[in-house]
Amino acid sequence: MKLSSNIYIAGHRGMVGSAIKKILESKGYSNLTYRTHNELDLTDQREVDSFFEEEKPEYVFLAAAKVGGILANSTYPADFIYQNLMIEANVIHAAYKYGTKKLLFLGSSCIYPKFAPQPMKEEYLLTGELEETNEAYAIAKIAGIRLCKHYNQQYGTNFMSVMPTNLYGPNDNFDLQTSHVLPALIRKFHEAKINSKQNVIIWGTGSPRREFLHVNDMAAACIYLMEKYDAFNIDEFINIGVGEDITIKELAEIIGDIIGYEGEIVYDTSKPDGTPQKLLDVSRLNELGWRFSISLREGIAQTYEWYLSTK
Ligand code: GFB
Repeated sequence: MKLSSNIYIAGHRGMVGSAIKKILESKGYSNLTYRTHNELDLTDQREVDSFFEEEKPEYVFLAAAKVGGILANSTYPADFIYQNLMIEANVIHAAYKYGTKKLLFLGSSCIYPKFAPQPMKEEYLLTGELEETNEAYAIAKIAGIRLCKHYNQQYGTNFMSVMPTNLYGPNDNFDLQTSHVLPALIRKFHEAKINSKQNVIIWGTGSPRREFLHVNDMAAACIYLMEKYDAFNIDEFINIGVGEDITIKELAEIIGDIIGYEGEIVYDTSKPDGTPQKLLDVSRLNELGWRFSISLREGIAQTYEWYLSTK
């Protein structure tokens, strides 16, 4: 990837896409292409085709997706499967058709079976039943991985897939109904503190284990792989994570501590727990020379600062 290459970031306003854009700019990449949702609807095949025909991006970061937390995924499964399938199919096909040199597709760690052995290795894909709360999203992301694989196989394209663990950071969604756990808890603890509430309600039992990666680390890993590797170097796809997880209860305690909330934590067990544990095996990524650098405490403190700056 040259500094003058035409690089298209699909989803540049999202949490991951905006972090990728920022790092590429800081590294001196000067020919970045992006479109807002209003300018280009990625679920519309004709619009995507025309855009690629005109722009012919040499490199594509496919970070556009419909995403959400456990409740949004289980409430709107049709939207999650339809929109994600359309975005992936349209962008990957157009990238092939108009000669994109390399594409990086972002999946999710929810593609693994619900009861996969931990930590989860790349080869556990499609070895068991998926977690029901996010099956629709997972099926769409698995389709994206296989689109890249089969286009590479049949057409000799260079399309890589990466599977991030649970991400967090600036530009995350803090809506309590649709967000992931980490931003939800930042908001809940912050509001409980400023309103002197006696307790904070956490969904589920608090026992599920999750791994959290700061979005700047995620973006840095994506750019590292784009700069240094090709699809054939990374086999079918590669996990991106830190290799350590914590319980939701521990996460709540860390966030409560950082925010300085002294009330009680209450568990609402009428809400789902989801997968009991999601921890990625990141040895392949480490072997390729990349490691995370932002610790969870540091990342949460920085994300909290960002959240406060938006108030
Ligand atoms: O982050 P989260 O929504 O998604 O929830 P998943 C993780 C865990 O935190 C679950 C609990 O056990 C939730 O019940 N939790 C506790 C909360 N309090 C809250 C809260 O206030 N809000 C939320 N959202 N959770 C998603 C998938 O799974 O992870 C997606 O649905 C995607 O497909 C994404 O893969 C990364 O980790 O369970």
